[in-house]
Amino acid sequence: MSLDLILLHAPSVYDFRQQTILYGPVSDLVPPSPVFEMYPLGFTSLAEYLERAGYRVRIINLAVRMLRDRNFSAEEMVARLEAPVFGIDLHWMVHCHGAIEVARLVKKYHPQAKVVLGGFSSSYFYRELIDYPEIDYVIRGDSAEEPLRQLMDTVRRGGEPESVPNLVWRDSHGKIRENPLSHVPTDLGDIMLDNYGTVIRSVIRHRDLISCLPFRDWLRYPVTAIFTCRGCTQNCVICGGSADTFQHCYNRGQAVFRSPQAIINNVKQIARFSGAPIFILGDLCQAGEDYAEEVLRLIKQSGVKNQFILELFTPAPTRIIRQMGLACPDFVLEMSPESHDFEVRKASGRNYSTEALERTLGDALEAGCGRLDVFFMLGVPKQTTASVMATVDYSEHLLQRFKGDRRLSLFIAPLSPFIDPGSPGFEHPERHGYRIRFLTLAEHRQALLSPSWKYSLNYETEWMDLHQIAETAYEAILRLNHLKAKYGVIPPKLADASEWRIKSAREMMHHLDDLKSQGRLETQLPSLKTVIDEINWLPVSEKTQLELPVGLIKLKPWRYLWAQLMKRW
Ligand code: B12
Ligand code: SF4
Repeated sequence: MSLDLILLHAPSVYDFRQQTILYGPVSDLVPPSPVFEMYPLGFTSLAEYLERAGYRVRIINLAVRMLRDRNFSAEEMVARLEAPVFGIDLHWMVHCHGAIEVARLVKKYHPQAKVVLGGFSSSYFYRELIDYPEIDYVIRGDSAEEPLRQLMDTVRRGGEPESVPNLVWRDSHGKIRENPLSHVPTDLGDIMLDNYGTVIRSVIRHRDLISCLPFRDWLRYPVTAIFTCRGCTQNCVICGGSADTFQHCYNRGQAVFRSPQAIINNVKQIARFSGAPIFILGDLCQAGEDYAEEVLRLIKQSGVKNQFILELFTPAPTRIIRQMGLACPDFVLEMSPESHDFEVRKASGRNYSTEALERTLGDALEAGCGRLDVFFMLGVPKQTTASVMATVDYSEHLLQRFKGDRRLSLFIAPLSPFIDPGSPGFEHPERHGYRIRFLTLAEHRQALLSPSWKYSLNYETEWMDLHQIAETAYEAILRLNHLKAKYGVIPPKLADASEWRIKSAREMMHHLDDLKSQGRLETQLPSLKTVIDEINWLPVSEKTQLELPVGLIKLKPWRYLWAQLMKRW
């Protein structure tokens, strides 16, 4: 079948299977592995929007294919593909190595095809990116649907893309041109109308399910996400999706929100093919309490029985939390106070009191939440090793205060591997007490190849250097693990497995440090590959804790297909 556009998602490092890298706890609290195999949700939006405009689009998650099959050759697959345009996401900075290597492969086998990069990190590093001969275009901004459609029209028609908004390109004289970053839509009504359907149809069309999987274990745990907004009302210091970053890097002055009805339409679409949890991304209260109430009312009215995961960026009124309980029985609530210490929390951009935090946690438990996830972070301003350990002590305080309630799930992880480029901390390090170790795209690419995650960290703080960050991270994770076992929040077997994993990784990190100081790291590294890989792929107990029971019939493909047939697609 002839295609117009192929969207490729690269692994963090290409080819991670040949490299020897101790990954560390860089992705313990998100569904994907340290290869960061998850593609941006925006891929599904781009695919759907372009299909509606008459283009044939296919999503291929190369990272998942490489992870699931050690013998899978990404190069051979790329060589076999045919399309006039290839899109590659460089959205998350952690893909800066893999994304460019995949662009190289595309150009090697398809020199006539155009390669376009997009996403947040592309928007930030567009000047460096367009200097790579294998990259023809970069689309900047948080909304690429319409610019990409216009670019596809230009490629099809021929001619120069002078009028395509947000586009950075090289003209026929080799001159680099920057079109204005002017496409910043405030109305999100024409996107994500049926993006899940588009993916399912693509699976059927190409008889290829694996290439569309959002992450390696999705078939076992098919959690699905719904996006609610572009932009953010908050200004977290470490975040490349903060209000300041949106303003300065993506030209978006204010966050905009999808209509409650659009969200509910997505909820119903998902419920047609999946019985697994639905994650509503973003704090519904960001758009005001009326908005949150309306979304919750519509969820209740929809009668959808899937378990919902909801987020709060700041404490919410008791009334809203009760409504969460009524609309989404057994809901999971996620909050990220970063630290127990108000001063640290405030310095990291989360300016709310500990009393307000605890009230909201109490309200959620009372409202019947199925689980309450509280995330602490390490590597934020004003935070010392002692402060991190006090956060772990505070976790015990919380468990005691809520009488050892097992629904209370506490997590701690380091900010890793990068503080986000474009975030307030990256842009004004001295103001927030950061020392940025790598500034350019090229430096970040090199950093990802470091044999130990510690050396890939792109920051240190005034209060902790990279050795302290890494040591403190392992110590804090271990202590919190003990605590969870002590209060019966996790079974002893899971706690033991976690302890084994963290201790093995810490020991290996020390060993790599020793080799480095003796100047023997490069020669000794290859002999450590097998054991480092074993450590990297030990089961992550935090991921297990974050998963929800999905039951036996989690996917309902036949029901979905039938609905599509009824619509005579
Ligand atoms: C939801 C979310 C997640 C979800 C993932 C959802 C998903 N599959 O997209 C989860 C929780 C899994 C997650 C994980 C991570 N995340 Co996150 N995430 C977010 C969040 C809160 C919202 C994203 C969103 O809703 N986007 C809306 C969707 C619909 O649009 P989109 O995916 O961005 O795509 C559009 C454009 O970006 C662009 N685009 C994207 N790709 C491409 C490709 C091409 C070719 C083109 C032309 C355009 C294009 O066009 C799309 C359509 O308009 C943002 C913060 C924020 N305020 O935005 C952080 C954010 C994107 N995440 C971030 C980070 C760092 C991570 C992690 C690396 C953290 C970690 N260490 O584990 C991982 C990476 C996981 C992986 N890839 O495997 C940073 C990225 C900063 C940076 N420059 O690197 C952000 C900005 C903030 C933050 N710190 O959380 N994340
Ligand atoms: S980390 Fe803070 S600024 Fe970034 S998306 Fe979440 S709430 Fe918004």
